Amino acid sequence: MSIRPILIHPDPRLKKVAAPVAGVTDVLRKLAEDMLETMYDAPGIGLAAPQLGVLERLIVMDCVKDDDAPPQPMVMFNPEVVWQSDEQNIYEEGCLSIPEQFADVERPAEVAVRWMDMEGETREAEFDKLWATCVQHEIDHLNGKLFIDYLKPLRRQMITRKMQKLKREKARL
Ligand code: K1U
Ligand code: ZN
Repeated sequence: MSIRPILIHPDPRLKKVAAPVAGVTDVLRKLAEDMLETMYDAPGIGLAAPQLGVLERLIVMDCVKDDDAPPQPMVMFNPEVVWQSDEQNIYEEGCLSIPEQFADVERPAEVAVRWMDMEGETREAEFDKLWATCVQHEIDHLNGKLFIDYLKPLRRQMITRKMQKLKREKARL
């Protein structure tokens, strides 16, 4: 397994719609393992393939925050929301592609998601609390959408400018 570099906003690859995965291959399994290692190293609770510059519909998550609880890594190919609650939930979100920026985002409090697992089997489950927020955030990445796209234009512009400055500084090092 290896840790791969995470793209930082703004980057055109973070704005593209990712392509569905036809079937689970060894190359995709290795990508999923690398994504989990990259996510745990960051650290983060989720990661989508486009954040590594790979425009395929693959996400990983582990929203277990308690250090004493066993990890619960999840790998989802072609995830899709098949049901969402009317009830909404507001959570202060972050993004590994927009480091050190956080903002409240309102989303459905519960969702049912269908996906293909590492064995190529179709699975479906309901998610709530942080898991529901995270899976929606990650599916947004597959559709070229970032959490800052839910913010007012001025706030979004301010964050984008901060990220442009961060990238310039990093490039100078
Ligand atoms: O997709 C990403 O950029 C990962 C992102 C996922 C996410 C966070 C918060 C709400 C929705 C989705 C992150 O993991 S940001 C880092 C983070 O939230 C975190 C890091 C360490 C411990 C706990 C949380
Ligand atoms: Zn993100």
